[in-house]
Amino acid sequence: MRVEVAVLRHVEMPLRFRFRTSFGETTIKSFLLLELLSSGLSGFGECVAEAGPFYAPETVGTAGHVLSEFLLPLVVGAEIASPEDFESRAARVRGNRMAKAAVETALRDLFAKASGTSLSAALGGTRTAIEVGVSLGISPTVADTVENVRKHVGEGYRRIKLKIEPGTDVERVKAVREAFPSIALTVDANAAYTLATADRIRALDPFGLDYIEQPLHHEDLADHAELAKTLRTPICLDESIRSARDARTAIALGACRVINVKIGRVGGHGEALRIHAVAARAGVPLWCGGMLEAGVGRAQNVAVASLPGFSKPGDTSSSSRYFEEDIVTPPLEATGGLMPVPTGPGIGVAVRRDVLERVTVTRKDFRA
Ligand code: NPQ
Ligand code: MG
Repeated sequence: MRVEVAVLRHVEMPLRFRFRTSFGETTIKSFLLLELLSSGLSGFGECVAEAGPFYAPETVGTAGHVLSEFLLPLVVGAEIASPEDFESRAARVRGNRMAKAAVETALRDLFAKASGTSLSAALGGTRTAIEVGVSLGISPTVADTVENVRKHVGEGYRRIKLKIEPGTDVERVKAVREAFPSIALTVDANAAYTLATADRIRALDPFGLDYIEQPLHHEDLADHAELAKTLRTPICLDESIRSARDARTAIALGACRVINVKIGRVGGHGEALRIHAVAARAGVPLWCGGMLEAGVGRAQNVAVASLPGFSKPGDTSSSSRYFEEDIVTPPLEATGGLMPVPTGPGIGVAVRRDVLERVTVTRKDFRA
C-alpha cells in the first residue's frame, strides 16, 4: 500500500488515579499517536514510550525524534508491501523499538483494514475473548493494598498483580494472601532488587505467587538465572526481554519460565509473533503486558493477546479504569474478567475524532 500521509500527535490524557511503581509515579498519560493514511483508510499505532526514561530508555521526545527523522521518511510516499516490509526497511535503525512499534502496529491496522479482516485474525488469534488481570500500583499502606485488591477481585479480574519495592513488600503480599487465599496473585518489582537483596524475593516464595516479575536489573539475564535456582516461584521477565533473541537466551539460561510481552518494548507485532514461536517451542507461557495505553494501544494489545500462547491473564484491564473518556469507541471493557476481542476490520474500534482533538497537544503532518 502507498502511505500518503502520516500524522503524528502528542497526546495527554489525565489518569483517574496515581500509579506508583518502584521507579516513579504517574498521573498523566503522555504519548505519541501515529495515524497512517492510505487510499481513504487510516491505520493507528500508539507509541508506549513515556514522558521519562524510567521504565525503558525511550521517551516521548526520543521517539518523536526517531519517528520524524528516520522512520516516517521510510514509509511516507513509499509503496509498503507488508508490515514485514517495513521491518526490513527499518532494520538499519538500532534499538528505538517503541518508535518502530508505533509504525509497525499502525501498518498492521492499515493492512488488516484493507483486507477486511480483524487484526486478531490477521495475527493468528484464536480467542474470542481474553482473560484479563489488573496491575495495582504501590498504595500508601498495607490496609489500602488489601482494600484495592478486594475492589478488583470484586470486579472479576482473573489475576491481581501488586507492584512492589524493597520495604513493605513481604508484609503486603502476606496480608493480601491471607485475605484472599486462592486468587491468582503476582508481584512486579520493575528491577528494584539485586542478588544482594534477593532474600526479600525469596521471602515471597511461600505465598503461592503465580510468578515474580522482573525482580532484578532491567538488562540482566544471568542473575535472574541464578536467583531462579533458589526459588520455587517462576520468574517472569518484562524489561529484560526486548526481542525473540533475548527470549531464546533467557529461556536457555533458565532466567525465566514466563514472559510478559509488550508490543512496544519488543518493536511491534512481528517481533511479538517471533517471541510467541520461541515460547511455544519451549513451552513457556506468555501474557500481554500493559503501559496504561489509551484505546488504540489497548486494542493492539487485545489483538495479540488473542493468540494461543498468551495463556495467562494480561495487564489489559478496562479502559474506564484509567480514563474518564477514551479516544476509541466502543470502549474496551472487561466484564467478569473477560474482554471481548473486537471482530471488526483492523483494531476493530473507531477513533473518536472529537475526543482526540481535545487531548492533542501538538500535531505534525508528514507528506511525500
Ligand atoms: C510493567 N506496567 O508491567 C508496567 C510498567 C509501567 C501496567 O504494570 C505510564 C506509562 C506509567 C507506562 C508505569 C504495568 C507506567 C507505565 C509503569 C508502565 O512493568
Ligand atoms: Mg512489568
